[in-house]
Amino acid sequence: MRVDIVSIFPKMVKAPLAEGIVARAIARGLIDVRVHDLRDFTTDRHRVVDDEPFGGGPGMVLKPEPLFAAVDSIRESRGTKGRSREREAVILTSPDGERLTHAVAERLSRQEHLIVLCGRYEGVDERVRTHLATAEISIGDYVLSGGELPALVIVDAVARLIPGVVGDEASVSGDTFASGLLDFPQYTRPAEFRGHAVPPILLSGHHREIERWRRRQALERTLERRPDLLDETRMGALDPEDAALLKELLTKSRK
Ligand code: 9D3
Repeated sequence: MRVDIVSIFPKMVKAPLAEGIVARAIARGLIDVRVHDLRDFTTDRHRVVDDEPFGGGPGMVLKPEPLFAAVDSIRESRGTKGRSREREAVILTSPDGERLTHAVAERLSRQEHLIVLCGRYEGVDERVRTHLATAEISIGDYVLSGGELPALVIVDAVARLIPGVVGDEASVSGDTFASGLLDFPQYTRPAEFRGHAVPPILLSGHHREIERWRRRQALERTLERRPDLLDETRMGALDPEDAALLKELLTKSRK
């Protein structure tokens, strides 16, 4: 997969890409991530990327020309300038966007090319949304100072879904939001720490029993902390043993 990120703070975006699983995926050639400085696509002496809003009001708005020029240039370098946008998503990071979820990350992971435009300031010229971006994505309902961290969050979530990026495939499909349940509790040595013992079942060597215990813990924890994950639609996806366990937990909690 190829990812191009366009930002006025390219250093802020580059640094985290040099570390961890994403860096390893880049080194192995599984993804190719390029970071572009939006100012490189300005044509004036002062490399201006923003301007006052028409109609007045506070703050500055990102101008359309540098963003369109950046996407044109990226497309040209890929030899896809005239081609339809079918195989390439132009994502605008925006607090008004669709919320990033596991399902959104999966959809994006099937693209062969992502262009991520980092929003900033009070906003972005509307023509970028209507005539350049193919999707707008928010990473949650809180205000950040720009789209740089969201761009990195998107790249991280998407990269992990590309085959080979995470060493152990089982850990990806077992991930909370892929399985639909929160994690079960994990322990490692020592078996007793400051008087707190590891649940004996985990030391028993009874693999089937351990499996059942973990499943029950995951269901209990999900019910307690994220009941929204167990709504009608997802309940249907539970296997009969889980459904029975859940029914039991629900009966107990109602008393
Ligand atoms: C909703 C706030 N806007 C009302 C005028 C102003 C505004 C605040 C912060 C516009 C842009 C920003 C910068 N944030 C992002 O660019 C952003 C973001 C976020 O703030 N929260 C969650 N996801 C994202 S993705 C991009």
